[in-house]
Amino acid sequence: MQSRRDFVRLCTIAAAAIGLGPAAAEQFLLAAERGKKPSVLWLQFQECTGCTESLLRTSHPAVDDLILDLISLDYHETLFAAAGHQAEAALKAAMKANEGKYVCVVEGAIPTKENGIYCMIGGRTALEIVNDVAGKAGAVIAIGSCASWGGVAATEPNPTGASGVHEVFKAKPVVNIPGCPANPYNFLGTVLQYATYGTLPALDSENRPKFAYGSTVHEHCPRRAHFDAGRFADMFGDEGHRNGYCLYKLGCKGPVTYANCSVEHFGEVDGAWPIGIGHPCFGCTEKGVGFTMPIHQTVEIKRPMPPDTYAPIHAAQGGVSPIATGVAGAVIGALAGAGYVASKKLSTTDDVAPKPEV
Ligand code: FSX
Ligand code: SF4
Ligand code: F3S
Repeated sequence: MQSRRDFVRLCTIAAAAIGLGPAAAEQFLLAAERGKKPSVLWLQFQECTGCTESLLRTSHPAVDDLILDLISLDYHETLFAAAGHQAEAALKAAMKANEGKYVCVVEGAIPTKENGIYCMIGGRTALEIVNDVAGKAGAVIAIGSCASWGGVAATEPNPTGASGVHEVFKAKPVVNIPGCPANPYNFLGTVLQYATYGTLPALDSENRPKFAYGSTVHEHCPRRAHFDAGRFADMFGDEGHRNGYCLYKLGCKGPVTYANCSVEHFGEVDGAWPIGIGHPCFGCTEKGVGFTMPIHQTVEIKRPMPPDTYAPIHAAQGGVSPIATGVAGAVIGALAGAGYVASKKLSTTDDVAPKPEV
């Protein structure tokens, strides 16, 4: 059974995910208790329903109920008992009841070739539906990589012309929450901020909330110390892999992928995220990386300075302390080892570390 304590906890996690503190969590809670739940109309097009699953299938059964206590999911094809004309009528009624205020969430890409005939619901193309429903919304959120930039459906040769929402709907800004699936707390935090304060989070150049996509997976990766020290898994199942070493050589895209999954795991299970279970990040949140680059191809380290590699450390003036000497030794050690991947793209398993320039 869900308790108030669980509810407070969920609000706190959602507030923390967007960088807000306990005061915001309390506001979320008060709004929900007053019955002021944001109306959410959730559209589904070319996708796998992973984003919905990730929001609702948590390890603690109560959490899905708690989420439905925080937002009013007024239209959602997967969760609806209604079908056919009833579902169409429900969508129209929900749009009318909260016109200009509801949050339109789009999961899935929108096919654009042949006037969009590759995805039709109730006689209308996804293109028509998204322009109608998003056009009358207060805020528009593209959840998942498919809705953000095409995702898996847009993989070459992209036979249906699958596109992200912002590419086909220009009337309003679209907040992109990519990820395959998207992290549910990034979504919840964004919706609750909009519902409580009437504002959207600050966005980056790809329209992703900065609170979640402001730094790379690599910057906060728990295996980062191994990267810096030059300890890598060379093959799945080898000693390095079993020891939990860095997955860079297996094709980890963490250094070029902006996302917060290294600190905000999935399904309420600590450690439940790709790198946490021993698989390299494949760049699911990053356009041009996920579903585009070969999974095991290594990426270039674009920033040969922090935060991608070790910080340069200068000894204090007036003599070098033993601690500083130790740190400098460690830095040089790291440079001589694989920390030096900095300026080099590691290719296969038998890389030879170049001499450091010191
Ligand atoms: Fe699936 Fe969502 Fe991937 Fe796409 O996630 S988990 S294919 S991003 O739209 O349902
Ligand atoms: Fe983590 Fe990947 Fe960076 Fe290694 S390369 S530290 S596994 S994000
Ligand atoms: Fe996706 Fe990489 Fe995170 S594959 S879930 S961005 S670790």
